[in-house]
Amino acid sequence: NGFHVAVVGATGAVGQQMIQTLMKENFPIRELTLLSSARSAGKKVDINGSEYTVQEAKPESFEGVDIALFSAGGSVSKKLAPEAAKRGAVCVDNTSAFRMDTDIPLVVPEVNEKDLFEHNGIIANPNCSTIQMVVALEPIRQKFGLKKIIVSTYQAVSGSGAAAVEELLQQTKAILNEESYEPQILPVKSDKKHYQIAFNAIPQIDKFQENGYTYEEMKMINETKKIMHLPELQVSATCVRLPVAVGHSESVYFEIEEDNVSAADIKALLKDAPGVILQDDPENQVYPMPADCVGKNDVFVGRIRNDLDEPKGFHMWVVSDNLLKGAAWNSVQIAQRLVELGLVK
Ligand code: 11C
Repeated sequence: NGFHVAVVGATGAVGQQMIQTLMKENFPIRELTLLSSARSAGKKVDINGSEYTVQEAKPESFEGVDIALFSAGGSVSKKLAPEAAKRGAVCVDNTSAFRMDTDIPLVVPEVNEKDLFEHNGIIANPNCSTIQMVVALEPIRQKFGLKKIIVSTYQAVSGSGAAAVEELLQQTKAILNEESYEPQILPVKSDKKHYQIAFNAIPQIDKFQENGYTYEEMKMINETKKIMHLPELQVSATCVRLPVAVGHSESVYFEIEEDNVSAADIKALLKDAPGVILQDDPENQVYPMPADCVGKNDVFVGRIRNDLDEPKGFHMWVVSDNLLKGAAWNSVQIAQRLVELGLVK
């Protein structure tokens, strides 16, 4: 017994974490199929000492597959997730291909698990920076209401893939050795210009849209409203890339609906919130940092304080492993919940 699980994009930064997470969580797997785009097909992947050969993903690859986790880029998902769903698989898609489609649930289990019941074979996994923010904000929305969010992010290069991490490492070494290194990947590989990331901060993640926001910023804005079922929520974002390998950080300003709520009330709420670890003790310099979050599934929250002018306004600092809760763990968690809720055929 168990399920036939396929991982599409098995050689990528997120795909590798998906495999690790399936193993770590003892996901009930009867058969595991590793798939990729044609470019990576034929590569070998080691799982607990056994060698698997990655095959090129084709429509027929999904015959007999129960659950397919996709993280091989939007165009692969667009083409193959409907093919997999047609063949009876439930797809959890980590790309932005279907996130804003009205008939596709966009799910963070701690926030809107009930949306899983609406699935038609494809469930979208949100963007990493959105996921960690809504996990921290949902308990606040439930208890005190939520009116407005202004978020600034400090994002790790692994969000841009394994090659971007390599670029950070090689560039840092080159600069320390006083050698030249031509940036080729960040901020966006397919954009016109590339900038140094080592010892720098780049206020561009993904391409600019016509409204002056980047696509990453618009994802945070639109996905948050959809996941929280709050179309009227005021959300604004500024997304920045830092020379950190893994772990996104966010400075989140939010305004609630209720009066007379203190920072202590918010802390008490988040202390017991699902998926959240509160690390908030300024006296002892306790606050979350990406280096401490790597390899962990949780969302870490600290620096919770009242705004000095707006009585209903608060600030907090939210950190999580972008490859885990931001991607692989959220996808596997969705798959776990689908199984537990009897939503896999
Ligand atoms: C980044 N958040 O850090 C992006 C990566 O829509 O799933 C994830 C892109 C996505 O660059």
